[in-house]
Amino acid sequence: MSRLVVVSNRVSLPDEHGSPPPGGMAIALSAALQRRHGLWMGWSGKVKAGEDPSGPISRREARGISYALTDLSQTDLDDYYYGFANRVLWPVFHCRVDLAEYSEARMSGYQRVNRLFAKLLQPLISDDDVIWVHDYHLIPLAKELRNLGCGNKIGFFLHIPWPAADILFTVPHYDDLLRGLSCYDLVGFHTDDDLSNFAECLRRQGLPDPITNGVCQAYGRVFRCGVFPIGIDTAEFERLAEQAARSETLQEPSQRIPGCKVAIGVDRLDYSKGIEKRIVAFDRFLRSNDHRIGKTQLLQITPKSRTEIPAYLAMQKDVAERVGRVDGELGTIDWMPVHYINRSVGPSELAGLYRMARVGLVTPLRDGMNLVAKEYVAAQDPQNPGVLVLSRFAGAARELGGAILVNPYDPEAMARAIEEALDMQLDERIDRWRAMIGRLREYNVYRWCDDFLLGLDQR
Ligand code: GDG
Repeated sequence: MSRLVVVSNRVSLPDEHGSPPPGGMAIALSAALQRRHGLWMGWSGKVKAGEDPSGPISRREARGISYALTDLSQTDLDDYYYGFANRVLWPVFHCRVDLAEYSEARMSGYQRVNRLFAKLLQPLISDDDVIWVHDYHLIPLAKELRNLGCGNKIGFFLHIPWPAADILFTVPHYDDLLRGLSCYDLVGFHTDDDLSNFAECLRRQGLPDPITNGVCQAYGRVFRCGVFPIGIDTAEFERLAEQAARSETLQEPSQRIPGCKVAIGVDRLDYSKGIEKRIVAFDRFLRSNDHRIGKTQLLQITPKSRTEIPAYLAMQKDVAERVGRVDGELGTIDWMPVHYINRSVGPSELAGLYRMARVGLVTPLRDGMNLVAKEYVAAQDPQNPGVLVLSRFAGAARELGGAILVNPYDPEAMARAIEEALDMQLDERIDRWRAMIGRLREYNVYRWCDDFLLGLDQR
């Protein structure tokens, strides 16, 4: 089996005992890398002091995996990561064209850092290595590697949605992104919709029938495209949640207010996740259901993210204000409608909270997949499962047919869905849960990883 080389913006380094950090994808990739004596390359997370340039590579070994990390200069980080990746590609690919802040400097910084990654990686790879590149930060990497003479098999997986043609075309030089993808051997998306959007973008560029039976011909290259919906480590989540359910501390939230049912939301603080509209919907739900006042609570866990970007800071303020308003207007001495935690909680605690919550509220405005939806289902008590209320605009909606699907732009419909979930009888809750857990057990994150690599090996 060829050696596997994974490249991603950030590298999930093992802890001091050599165990991979929590998170299904890091564990699955680490397992594949261990089996194939692999190499994982990316940004170290450190920024160079003063005017020092990015690089060089520093190496580490742990549990049969080799890690190659580079520091980035402040300018590179600003242009590439905070700039083009997260102020242009992230908003546009999530249909927030209004938030995109394109500049030539950001675009060229993005290309510069991809070129740097290629230059640093090239001496580390052997002819028969298989390279797997992750996510929107690194779309041009294969092109840069090919320019350096790299003939290896290179795969790319996009963790976020691929947008419709008219949305993509708002990015100046969008054609470079399409050309960049054509330099891979396999390009993977979460859903059919992403793949057909990609095909439509190529068609609109004048390529007739660009993808046939998963084979794409574009820009003088032939490569494969496919759908690989990412999963979670389902067995591990089930185990964690079951263990947490037996721990006394985690039973507390439901016992604090006797009879109070919890709806849970767990999202990085990001405008794609629909947190503000969810709070509005929960407020409507309470105001139109008097008997639920004091008896239902939204537990919203929202770790901060990308705080260097103004849109994220503004959103942090906005969410806090909305929560304050609802709590101020409806809360009582013993009960607050929204319990908001603006930081991360530990994995066991999270699994226990999912299990304790009667409703999982996962209502992104747009999401590549959304792992929280899958984790919520995996964490449920098979004898008394909660109900998932899921945005139809999350990739996960394609697989989780047992959820109540909602339009996250429609607060009244979301309020009705919360009510329906809370009223749902046990038989129906079990039926819906069973319709989802089977799929999650079968198509877990290990299967996702193996399927993608099989596709790439076969290319
Ligand atoms: C991108 C795509 C795609 C969150 N808060 C806590 C915590 N989390 C964990 C969740 C989950 C992960 O973070 C978030 O994953 P999502 O999939 O929901 O969203 P993104 O971060 O936007 O991920 C997405 C994904 O890539 C994979 O391809 O599904 O569409 O946007 O695992 O559990 N974990 C802990 N404490 C927290 O407070 N321990």
